[in-house]
Amino acid sequence: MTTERVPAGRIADPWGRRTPFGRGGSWPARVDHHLAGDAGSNDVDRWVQTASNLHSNGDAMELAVRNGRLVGVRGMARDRVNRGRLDPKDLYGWQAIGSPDRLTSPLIRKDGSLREADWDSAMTRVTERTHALLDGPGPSSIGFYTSGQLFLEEYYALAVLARGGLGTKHLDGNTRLCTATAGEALKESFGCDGQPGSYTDIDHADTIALFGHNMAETQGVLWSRVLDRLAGPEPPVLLCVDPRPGPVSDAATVHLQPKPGTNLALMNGLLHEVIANGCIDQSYIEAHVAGFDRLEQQVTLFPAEAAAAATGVPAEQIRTAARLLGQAERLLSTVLQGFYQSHQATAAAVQVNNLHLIRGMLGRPGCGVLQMNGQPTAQNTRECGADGDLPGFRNWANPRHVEELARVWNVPADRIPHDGPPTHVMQMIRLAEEGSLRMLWISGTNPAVSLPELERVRAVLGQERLFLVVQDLFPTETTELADVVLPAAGWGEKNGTFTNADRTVHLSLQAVEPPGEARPDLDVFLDFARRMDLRDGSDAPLLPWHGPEEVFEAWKACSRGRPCDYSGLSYALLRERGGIQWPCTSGHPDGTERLYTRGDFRSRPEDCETYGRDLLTGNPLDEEAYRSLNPDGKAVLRTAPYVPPPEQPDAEYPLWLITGRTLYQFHTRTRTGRVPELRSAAPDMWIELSEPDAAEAGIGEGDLAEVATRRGTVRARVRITGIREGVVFLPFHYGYWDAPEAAGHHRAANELTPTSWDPASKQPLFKTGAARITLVARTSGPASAPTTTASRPEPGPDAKDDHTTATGPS
Ligand SMILES: Nc1nc2c(c(=O)[nH]1)N[C@H]1C(S)=C(S)[C@@H](COP(=O)(O)OP(=O)(O)OC[C@H]3O[C@@H](n4cnc5c(=O)[nH]c(N)nc54)[C@H](O)[C@@H]3O)O[C@H]1N2
Ligand SMILES: Nc1nc2c(c(=O)[nH]1)N[C@H]1C(S)=C(S)[C@@H](COP(=O)(O)OP(=O)(O)OC[C@H]3O[C@@H](n4cnc5c(=O)[nH]c(N)nc54)[C@H](O)[C@@H]3O)O[C@H]1N2
Ligand SMILES: [Mo]
Repeated sequence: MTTERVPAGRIADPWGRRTPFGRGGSWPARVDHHLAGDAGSNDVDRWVQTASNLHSNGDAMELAVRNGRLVGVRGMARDRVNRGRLDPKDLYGWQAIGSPDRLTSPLIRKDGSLREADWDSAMTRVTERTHALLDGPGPSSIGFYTSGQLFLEEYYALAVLARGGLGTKHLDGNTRLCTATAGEALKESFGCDGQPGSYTDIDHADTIALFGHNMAETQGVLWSRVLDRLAGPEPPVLLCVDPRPGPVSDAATVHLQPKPGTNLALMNGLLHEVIANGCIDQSYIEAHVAGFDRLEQQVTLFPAEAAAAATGVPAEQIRTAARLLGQAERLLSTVLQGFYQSHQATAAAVQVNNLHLIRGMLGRPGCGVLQMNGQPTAQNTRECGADGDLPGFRNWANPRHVEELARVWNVPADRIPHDGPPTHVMQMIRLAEEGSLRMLWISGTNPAVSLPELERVRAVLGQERLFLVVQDLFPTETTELADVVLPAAGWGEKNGTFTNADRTVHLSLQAVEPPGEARPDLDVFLDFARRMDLRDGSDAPLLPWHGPEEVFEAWKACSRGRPCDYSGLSYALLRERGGIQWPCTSGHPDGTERLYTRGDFRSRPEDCETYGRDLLTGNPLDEEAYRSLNPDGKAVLRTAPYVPPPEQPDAEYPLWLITGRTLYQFHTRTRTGRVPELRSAAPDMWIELSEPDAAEAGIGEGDLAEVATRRGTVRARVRITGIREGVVFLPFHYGYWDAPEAAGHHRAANELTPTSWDPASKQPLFKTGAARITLVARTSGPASAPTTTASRPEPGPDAKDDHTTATGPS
């Protein structure tokens, strides 16, 4: 094991030094750490266990505490996920906690402005309004919109409170914007949510395919694992599917750059070639898979030439990629927002599952699908039923599942709303716009920057008739619109658990006191339940718990026997052993590395989490339809006809607009924007444009330009990159809290995105739309976009030596 001291150097060198290893070997440990100023390890009073919370990788780490304050972090070598490594956001991001502008007391709107108040007044305001609405229009006038960044215990308490207590079905998470498609794709193919694969599949794979996943920037430590395989003996070959070049495509053998929103056509083309080449596992299909004929028929329309015509990827490249996928003996695929934030998101994402199913590549080392998560605790939002689903991956359309849940909660089954599909957040915004939703309680998300079509979102959230409660760490663009603001304690300030993208559960412990009167979200939810006097069927308190560990024990009981079974876990075990993968039971006390190792899917009609949906229209299938698709509980090859994106470039808006991330910032930057190293690595909004498109518009590197769509406009400086011609990319991180000069609303990418979603998963389309760009003013010098990442200037990798710093000179 080696130890690496990492000062600001890791901004310029995001993945650190290589520790190569060969196929089937074990990933060497490398402990990364960063301590503030000139502090050394001897200056640390104690180290407190947690895992990173600025992505879904679940990198195990410890927080360094000195004199009651955080002074640094180090990775944990023992942990299966990261073997000690940390990425730049992990190394520097913790500093945001100590930021001087945290919310420290509740705020109540009075005469138009937010004023400081005590907790009792704020909670009284909330409960009075809740009572009035329950007595008037009833529970469906109340909605909750939560996060992928709280802890498991907090989501479970919220789900019990909303579904079993108040009886509203309007409860969703920002996971809707994030991993709703991951969940839906897993359910459609395997009958149930839950990643089949494991991060250790990277260690064994001979082929790794990344579908719309910029892993180098968004799961930096996982990417280090890939880089270490590439640097070792028997390296894997890589396939990258992304319209932008970047660190992933640099490392790839094949890079496909489809037109945005054409993923389904591309996947159909790849599957067509794989089947035509005879690269299928007939005996696996016969034993474990339903629907092969349907799939074969769907892809007949997509020989390589047809797929090329639809996607703009040359047919020869499609054939090459298909050979690579068809010849793999151990194939690992990952899928993320390039697929999930499009109009046929679920239909495209399930084709990756289909590829693995027809090739029999599941449940063995090196053979896995990671329908990735994004946020650190998104998996828990889904498991606990704080998004659209019922807790424990239970099927709302199966009366026996609802009854079972009612028994766990000791409430009458008819109190748990289950008369139709759960409400997704875009629907809640619509209900609030129409006036039937009268109270919305937002926790741990910043929709005034992260939802599409911001002008509309601001208007809806800012309405007088909507009572808006916002619970956050910081003042945000959303707290500004609130009637009541509740100051939350965050990561490092409270205890809880959370689960990463490969089902690894970590314990996260309190290291420091929250500032002022800030309280853990769990305390707030439990306080609300007590004040509302929510009771179960025996007239006992419905949420009788006093702290996170008691809630965790209750969750274990709720999850017992379900696919996400936590019953063998405990705080003590997680403290002692670090990350453990669910299901973890008395029969599998060490957790479970891979699911479906014997083709044993959780898809029997009695057991499955959903009866599925028509992937083209999104209409739910009923039990009968599901039984006819999948009578014996196999995996199902789901299909849908390809349709082109709803909004396409035309004469007025000739470019494709896509949006996404950079390595150095997290979402709306409430945290990373307050950290000096990260802030200066990517200080301001930019626009990525190809050289030919820039020439056409008369725009040069660094010039100020305006991007317009049918929804709005954004102004920023232009970075000329190797992005696919005809495509413009904007990072979505930059809102208004630190940019008063942009208060005219011309900065956030979501000013431009449409109110539109994938019919099956209801995930919004952040990556398809039509735009135009015009020059506003010439400026000198390059844009301040990072140069170590996909936003590096053209001509890209060969010019690396000229751009060794993270940001260009400004
Ligand atoms: N640094 C950093 N890391 C993060 C986060 C962060 O904010 N910052 N957020 C976390 C979260 S919540 C999430 S969800 C993940 C997201 O992680 P990713 O999905 O990797 O990130 P994105 O940048 O949103 O999108 C990935 C890529 O999709 C490509 N793309 C756009 N349109 C298309 C298309 O039509 N087809 C294909 N094939 N590709 C397309 C984009 O060019 C982009 O490079 O990252 C997590 N990690
Ligand atoms: N155009 C475009 N839009 C996108 C995307 C895109 O790629 N393009 N990606 C989408 C995706 S994948 C995601 S995940 C969303 C993210 O969108 P958001 O969830 O809106 O982004 P964040 O900035 O992470 O907001 C989280 C908020 O929770 C607060 N917070 C953090 N920890 C805690 C806690 O413990 N308790 C409480 N109460 N608050 C806490 C933070 O301060 C912050 O204000 O954006 C989506 N929007
Ligand atoms: Mo996300």
